[in-house]
This record gives sequence, structure tokens and C-alpha cells, in this order.
Amino acid sequence: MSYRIPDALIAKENARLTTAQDEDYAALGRRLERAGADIESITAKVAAFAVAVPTWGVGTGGTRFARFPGLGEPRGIFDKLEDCATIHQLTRATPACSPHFPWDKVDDYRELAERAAALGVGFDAVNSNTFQDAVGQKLSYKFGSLAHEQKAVRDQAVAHNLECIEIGRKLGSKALTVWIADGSNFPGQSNLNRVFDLYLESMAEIYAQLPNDWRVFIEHKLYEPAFYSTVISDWGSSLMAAQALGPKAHCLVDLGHHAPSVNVEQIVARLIRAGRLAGFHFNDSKYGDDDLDTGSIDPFRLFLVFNELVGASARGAPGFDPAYMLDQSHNVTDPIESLMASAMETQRAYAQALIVDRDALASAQAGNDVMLAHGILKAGFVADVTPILAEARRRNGGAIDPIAVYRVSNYRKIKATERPAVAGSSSGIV
Ligand code: RM4
Ligand code: MN
Ligand code: MN
Repeated sequence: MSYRIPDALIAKENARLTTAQDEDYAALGRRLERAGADIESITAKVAAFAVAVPTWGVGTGGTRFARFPGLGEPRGIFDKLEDCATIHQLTRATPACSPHFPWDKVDDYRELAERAAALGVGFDAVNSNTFQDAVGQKLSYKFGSLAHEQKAVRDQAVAHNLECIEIGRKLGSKALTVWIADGSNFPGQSNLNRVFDLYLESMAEIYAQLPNDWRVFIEHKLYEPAFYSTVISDWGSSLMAAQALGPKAHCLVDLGHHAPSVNVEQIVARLIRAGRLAGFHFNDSKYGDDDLDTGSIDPFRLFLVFNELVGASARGAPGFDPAYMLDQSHNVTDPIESLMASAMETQRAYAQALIVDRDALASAQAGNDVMLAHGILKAGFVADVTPILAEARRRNGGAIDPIAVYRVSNYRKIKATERPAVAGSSSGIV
């Protein structure tokens, strides 16, 4: 039996922090009460919040230059599930993982589903991969996949996506996320509109096979690996595609997939208005698709995104049902610590957005009182909601301080002996 952190260790560590947590939570409760907010309702919402962990995120990532793997890395999907389960055990915020194929391919999906259930982990959206050539694959994706000039390549990419749906059905997933790298590196290399039409044609074939209770998430990205044009480069192309395909197609926002300084929260607002917001791949960035830890660079932007989400939920925006996922590459940290911290950062932004007095904000906006409106919004962001997050975890059976418990447990060291390195492991993104 492989090592799992004993619940008794969580209880022991929690006991050490109980007095401080009680004091901090009570003090914050009084502070919020004076401002007209009820801490209990915020804590209940945070406790019910869930964000999925990407299976590819629990391995150490890398750059174009190098990957520096750590000890005890997952060697395959079964190890990855264990790490995902550990993240959830301590944070109680990540009940599902989002698998990627063919990276997570196995022979027996019933066995995989059973193992996940035994570990208390579910499956969120399945991700297809036509941005790499898989071992033994017949035709190459070097010049594209769903939007490739040659029909045989497009057919192969469509077939792969259909296979992902089939696997997802066996795992209890309800969505397929499609991100393609198709694009061009040189002006003139491809016809900008023709490739979009080819993409739509291929996606229509996938869409036609989508089970009734499934959705397809279209993920846009400005650039990389294509450096001149990308077929689904922005939310406009994504929305055009979703609207052409039908009501089960939605637009997924990966926070790192935009030009620097783009107003991402406004994109989120527009997609909500169109009833087409699929959800998120959370991460953070300074320059491009940096895949840094959520909330580590620009927590204000994350808060502003959650402000749109909380506003949409409060007014009952039609079709509003976003899926929350992390999508990061951990190059210099222990991926489990990063993913725990990132899940907690999404909860932090959510709790801060819940503090915003929406009625007061609306009347300040109506009265053109700029400073008041900005101050009301900012009041949410500057609030230290850490005691709310800890309380939500504690009530759900998690750790008051997940990273501290993880460190005392020696989980990684133990895994290093349980998981002798294997050649060609599928951990992380390089
Ligand atoms: C892409 C994109 C996709 C992810 C791959 C690994 O940049 O974010 O969501 O599946 O990276
Ligand atoms: Mn992504
Ligand atoms: Mn990305």
C-alpha cells in the first residue's frame, strides 16, 4: 500500500493552530459585520467551491531549455492520482482532476476510475492533445491538426478527440477541452480564413458526437508554438466558433493566453453576457503563457475576474456555469505545494469578491461617484480573508495550514523511495 498522509496528522497539526484560528476568525467576523457582511455565508460558499487539478501539473514542468525533475515524481497516471488526492485531502478544494490524453492513457479505464474513486478523486474535463506527435502515430501534426491542409491529418485529429470523449465517458467526465496549436510561423504560410473554416469543419464532426449532457470547451491562445498566427488566437475567434457549433460549445479562458495588459476580466464579462463562458484554466503570468502559480504575480487581476463571476452569479446570469481548473507548470517548486497554494489563491479571490457590497457599488456607479465605486470594489481586495479559507478547510476536514502539514508528513521523501524513477515518464510539460 502506498503512503497517504494520516488524517491523525492533520488533526494534530490543526489542534496546534486552533486557538489562533478561532481568534482570527472571530475578529474578522466582527470586522465584516461592521461593514454589513456575514462571515458565515462567505465561509459556506468558500467551503463549497471546487477547482480541478491538471494531471499534468503534478509532475515538474520545464522550459524549452531544460527540465529539472524532483524526487518522487509521479511516473504515470496512477501516481498522479495519488498526488491529486493528497492536494484535495489537505485543501478540500480540489475534488477532481482534469486528465490529458494520450499522456494519461491506460489499458483499463475501469481500473483507473475505480482507483480514482478509492482515492476520493473525480474527473473533470478531458483534454485532447494534437499539439504533439504521439508515439506510433501515423501522420504528423507538425503543420497542424484539426485545421491541417490535408484531410487525412484532420481526420486523425478528429478521431483522437472522439477517443477522448469515449475515455471521458468511462471516467465520468462531462466535458472535452480542445486546445490546438495550429497556426503559422510566417506570413503567407497559411490562409487565415481557410484554416478557420477547416477548424470549424473538424470541430463540427466532434461536436456531432458529443453526448447530450456534455459540453465542449474551446480554448484560445494568442501565440506559441505558432509565432505569427494561431487559428483560435483570441476570445473573438473562440466565440465565433462556439456560436457556429451550437449551444454545447463554450469558450475557455486560460488566464495566460492573452497579450500582456489585456483586460481579461472584461473578456470574462463579455463571454458571460454571451452565455458562453466555459470556465477557466487558472495560472499567472508576467509576460505570456508563463504558467506561473495562480495569484503569484497579479492577484488583483484574479480578484477582478472573480468579481465578474460573483456578480454574474448574484444576478443569475443565464447559462452561467463555469468550470474551474488550474493549468500551471511548476519548474522550481514542489508541484504539490504549488497546486495547493494556487487552489487556495482561487478561494481567496472568490472570498474577496464575495465581500464586495454589490448594491452599494451599483448605486455609486449610477451616481458617477468614481472614488466611492472604486473604494467599494477595492475593499474586497484588501481584506485579508485567510481565516475564512482556513475555516472552510477545517470544517471540511482539511488542514488549517496545508503546506505545513505536507512538509511535516515527509510525503515527498517517502514517495521518492516508493517511486523509483523510470525512463520516459510522462510527468510535467517541457
Ligand atoms: C497549452 C494550453 C493547454 C494545455 C497545454 C499543456 O498552452 O494551456 O490548456 O493543455 O498547454
Ligand atoms: Mn490551458
Ligand atoms: Mn497554456
